[in-house]
Amino acid sequence: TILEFKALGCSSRGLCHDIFSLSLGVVLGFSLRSYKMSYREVKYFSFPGELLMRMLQMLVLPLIVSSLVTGIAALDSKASGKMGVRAVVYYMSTTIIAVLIGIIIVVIIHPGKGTKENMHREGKIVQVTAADAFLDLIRNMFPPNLVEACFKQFKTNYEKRMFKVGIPSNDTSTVASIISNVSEAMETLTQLKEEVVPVPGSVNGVNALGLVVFSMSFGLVIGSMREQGQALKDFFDSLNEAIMRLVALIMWYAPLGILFLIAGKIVEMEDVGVIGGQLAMYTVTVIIGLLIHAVIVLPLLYFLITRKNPWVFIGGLIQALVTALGTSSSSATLPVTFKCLEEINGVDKRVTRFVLPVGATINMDGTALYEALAAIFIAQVNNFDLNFGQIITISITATAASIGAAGIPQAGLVTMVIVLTSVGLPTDDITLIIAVDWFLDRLRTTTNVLGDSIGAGIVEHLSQHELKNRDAEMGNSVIEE
Ligand code: DAS
Repeated sequence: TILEFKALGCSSRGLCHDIFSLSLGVVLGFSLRSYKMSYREVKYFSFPGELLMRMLQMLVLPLIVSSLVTGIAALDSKASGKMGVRAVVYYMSTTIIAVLIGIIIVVIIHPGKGTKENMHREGKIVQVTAADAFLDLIRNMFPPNLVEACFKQFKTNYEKRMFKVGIPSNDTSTVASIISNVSEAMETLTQLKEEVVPVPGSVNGVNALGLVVFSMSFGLVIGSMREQGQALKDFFDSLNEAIMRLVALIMWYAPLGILFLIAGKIVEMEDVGVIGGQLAMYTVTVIIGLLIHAVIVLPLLYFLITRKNPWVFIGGLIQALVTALGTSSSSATLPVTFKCLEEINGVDKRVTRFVLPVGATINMDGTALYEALAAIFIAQVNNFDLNFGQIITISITATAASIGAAGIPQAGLVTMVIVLTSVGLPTDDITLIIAVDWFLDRLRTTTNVLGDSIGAGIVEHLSQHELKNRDAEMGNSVIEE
């Protein structure tokens, strides 16, 4: 295995650079916490990390379009049909397994003690109905104007939004304190207003779900156009190649970016001390659930299907997993996931280009596990006994909500509104878990990226036959020419 690790090259760049920058970021962050930085200093300190996020996000949309169009056009409709079915079966089954793990683990550990009074509230959630969210999900699959959806900040269809309102100081003894509470809350509101709330399927304010649906249909069509579609195929092929070369350049900067992303977040996070017993137990429960899925279920599934060593495969993904941990965005990590799978793990490009953009948008095992677990935790702190039917409802809506969640930071928190509303739980109680969400989001994003990558490895293994046939056909056509 050591030789395999060496062969994969992950011992050269991925393991040392990214693990080193991650650990240095943690050390730097905690050592700087003692020197209380001002809001502005934190902003400047986090800038190198924000730069990496923006560079990766800049590539996500052209990467989704170019890889999906070339990936699907490179296959005949029969092969892409079969590969698509395998990918969807994998996505659904791993997401359902993740939801079940989340439900079982939160019921066994039971972190909610039925008293939410002593829990620290942070922020305020405005009611959004499950119907709104579901309709949005469907609506977002067909953006009215693709160009507009691509370049205009994608406006949510919700009338209301989820936002974190700074907690006024509660002291209402004097008129002055009331005025300062209100002005503080208004200031926070305006600060957050211009942020695009992650609506189902959107990535950096753009409707990725709509782009995925468009790119898949476009790829299928030009794939069926044969010679007539050749010019477009070549165009998107070279566009994809150009994007991947840009990713290679960005990867040289990534270790520095990861370092400041992690350190900046640690410097600005709330005092860990305020996290009460229930919230700490909840955090441990989520971590255990995600570990079971990421360290046991997914590697076991990979081994059972491909009979290959899953740890060698996962070793090649280190750079993508560290990037997911640093950015807490599976879409921003997508360019790195492509590189790790294609160049280190050697997965066929016709598979990665097809399954990765779809997976990064709709396959989120970590998020599904988290939303089911968090919904039941909120029921526990409300002394709300869920019956079997409600547990089933939570499983279904957590799966749907994870499909709708965008691959951007804290998207899973927004779509959790669907899960809570579906069983009549107070959505306002999401504010009980916001304090630890920035950390848990990183872990569930890493699980999401791992799930997408293992999926690519499994779909490639199951599609050997079609890929070989395609090679033979292409080979014959070259000989004929
Ligand atoms: N941060 C999301 C992602 O990028 C996951 C989530 O919010 O649940 O996958």
